[in-house]
Amino acid sequence: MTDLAALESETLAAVAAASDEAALENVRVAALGKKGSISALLATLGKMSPDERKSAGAAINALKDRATAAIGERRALLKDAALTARLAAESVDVTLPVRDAPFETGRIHPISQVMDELTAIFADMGFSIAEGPDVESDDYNFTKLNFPSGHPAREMHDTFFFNPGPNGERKLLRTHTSPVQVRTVLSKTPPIRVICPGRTYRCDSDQTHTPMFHQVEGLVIDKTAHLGHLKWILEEFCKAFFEVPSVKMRFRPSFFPFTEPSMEVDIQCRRSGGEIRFGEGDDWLEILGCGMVHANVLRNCGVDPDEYQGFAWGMGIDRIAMLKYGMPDLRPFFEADVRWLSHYGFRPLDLPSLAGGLSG
Ligand code: 2NM
Repeated sequence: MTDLAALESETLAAVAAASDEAALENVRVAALGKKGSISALLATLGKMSPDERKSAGAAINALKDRATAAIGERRALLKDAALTARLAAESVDVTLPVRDAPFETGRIHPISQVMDELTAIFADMGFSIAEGPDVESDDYNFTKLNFPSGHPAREMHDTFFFNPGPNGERKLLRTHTSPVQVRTVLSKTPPIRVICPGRTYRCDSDQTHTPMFHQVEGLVIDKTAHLGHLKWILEEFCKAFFEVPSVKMRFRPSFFPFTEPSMEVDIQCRRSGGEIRFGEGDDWLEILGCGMVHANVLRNCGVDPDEYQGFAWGMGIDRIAMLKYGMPDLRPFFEADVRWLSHYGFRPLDLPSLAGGLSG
């Protein structure tokens, strides 16, 4: 019987010492498992005389019951402690500030912002918006726009050409968005009022040029469309875009193959200490090119120049974005640096509108 008392205190001590459920399970197996110390004692009952078995059996079974009960209690305690520890470790401090949702931290790229601003302004004037493919045919990018083959203006565009296809046709990356106007005029009947914003490509790279840049071009075709309309549209656009009550504009004669006459347009500005302000001052800054659509272009696109006339203009989106938002360098536009974007970017839900303000 001293054996039993020793075994009991040893087992209960091991139970009390088990620091987690896995350790406790090892103690249980060591005592009550198939080859456990208490199970081994129970197995000796078979070889005893009935009298011996009666007293020893009661004592061993009582030991087994106490050990089982002790293990059960200890397991409940350890389970409780484990849950308490987990709740403490996984607790959430509800007094911390709420983490910003993606629409709070994300930023709209200035080019997307300016495209949305342009779209809002011209849509308000009754223009529709058209888009077209970046990969174009020579015909739509040049020939239909009155750039005859061999004409030096073609070379001036620094075109990216693809290798000729099976039929010998050489595709290119559009050098301006004018092929979208060609597609529009070919597929619609006048009157036409459309703007075409999008990516354009020229093999040119320095401090003020990137091989991919953005343009918006506008086109109006109607029976009596004239330069007075063009001037009004451009003035209204500049006032709305630069968010100033008035702006002087200067039209200088120029040359483009697709317009006759052609003009370059400067807007009034004041340059002071690296800063530039529009709608005041005595300086001029070139911002766009425009003109009356050449009769050859109208004819090439199926419009009779004796019945209809048109005007068109084009400007660089990247450039006007830099001017409006005071960005000194063009290259970070395309470097995808989130630090730059969080400084110069726009809040996603502040959509530009003429009613709510263009740039917040
Ligand atoms: C410019 C300047 C002047 C222009 C002309 C046309 C078209 F397709 F109607 F002939 N689209 N864009 C144009 C005219 C573009 O960008 C400086």
